[in-house]
Amino acid sequence: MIHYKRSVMNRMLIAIALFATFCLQAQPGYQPSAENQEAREWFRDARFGLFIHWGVYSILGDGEWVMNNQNISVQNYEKLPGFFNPVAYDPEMWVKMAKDAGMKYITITSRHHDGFSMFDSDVTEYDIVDRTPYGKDVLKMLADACHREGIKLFFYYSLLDWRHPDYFPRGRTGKGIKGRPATGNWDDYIVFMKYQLTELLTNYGDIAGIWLDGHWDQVKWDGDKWGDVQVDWQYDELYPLIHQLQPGALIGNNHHLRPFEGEDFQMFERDLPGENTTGWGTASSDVGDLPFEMCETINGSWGFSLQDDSHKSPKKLIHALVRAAGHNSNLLLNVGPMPDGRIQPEHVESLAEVGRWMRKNGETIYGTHQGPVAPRDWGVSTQNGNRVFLHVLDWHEAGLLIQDIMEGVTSVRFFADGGPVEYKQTKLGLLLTLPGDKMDEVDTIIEIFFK
Ligand code: FHN
Repeated sequence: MIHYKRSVMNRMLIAIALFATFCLQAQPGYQPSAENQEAREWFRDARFGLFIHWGVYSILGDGEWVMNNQNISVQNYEKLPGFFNPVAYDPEMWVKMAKDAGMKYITITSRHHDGFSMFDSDVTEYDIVDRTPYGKDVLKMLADACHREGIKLFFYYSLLDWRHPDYFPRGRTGKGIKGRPATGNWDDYIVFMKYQLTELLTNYGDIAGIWLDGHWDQVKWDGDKWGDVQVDWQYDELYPLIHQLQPGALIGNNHHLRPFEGEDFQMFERDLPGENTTGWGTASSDVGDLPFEMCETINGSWGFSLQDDSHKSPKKLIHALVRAAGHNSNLLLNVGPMPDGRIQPEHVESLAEVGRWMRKNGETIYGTHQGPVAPRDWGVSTQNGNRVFLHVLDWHEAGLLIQDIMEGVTSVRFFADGGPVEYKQTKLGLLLTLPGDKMDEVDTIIEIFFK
């Protein structure tokens, strides 16, 4: 079962965390610091990041929810770390792959719902250094590679834990997992998370943000909407602690609700802001005004899934990125590395293809915001200054009427070759002539200049 390390370091961390908590309770009303505002601006412009779901679950090749889905007892699941030996792990290669794909940041799971820490934690032995034959802190290695290459690093951190005895009351998930005691102390669990977040924000250099997940485990689902939370997550202490340790670190929480005070960006899972095709996502009325980030998988799984061959084509991935930008949102695109540390070759290839596209067209994505043409089935628009980029993703007729543009156009051209686009300002909008031979199979980008 669980053994805490009672080291001097541990006691020091406890003291730091409790002192910080004591001080921070006296800070009502969150005002983002200048550093934080600057980080938000950077984030808004970055537009593209790599999500990495990696943990001991990857050994079973059945996704990161395998403990819950196969009802694996705590005792049996605890055998997994003993097999985790990612000898082919090459953080430099991961970072290079992300960079070449045009990504500006990486968000990696430091601890997922299974409760296993992928970093060297002093407050539990259930971590990669203490329990695996590999014995190295993979997050430290990745952080060093990111810092060397100028890629920012976020840590995903699960609030929910299927193993920790103090994660009590239990939430909606993990009910079939045997070996979870029937008691626990919630406050101790919160203190445990504070230690770990303190470690993550102290031992890994500059961290761009913390990506929280699992809030919903403690929320009742009323059939058509989220109900009450049965615990106090104590965000009023967790958030200030994070901001105090690293003022520039952005906080996002995947609770699918309107952002809470203290958060710095709003995330959307497998849905664009304002859409809720999953049914359990964020209601359109809950879309706020913080920077947005949408996350998506390359196949259908977050953690490595051996049998999941539903890999999206590079074209589909590019469309996801373009549509996200056209909704003012970043795209955080996921890979689930294999247990030996390699990323599935299909995903490496697709990312390389997306990167080739970004090298040519990144100007129409990075640093842009949603343009004046509202997202449609056929495409979206992005904008930078007086230039609007119309991304025509799915249109097969010679004329395209843009009803959102009624005036102010000075010229229109194809972004790919700079060739002119024939256009006419009509009473109904801007009418573009799009000859078939000028259309790009992936994305025909039309650049519209305004006065
Ligand atoms: O349960 C997790 C899931 O495993 C994965 O981490 C995704 C990523 O957005 N978030 C949760 C589901 O909402």
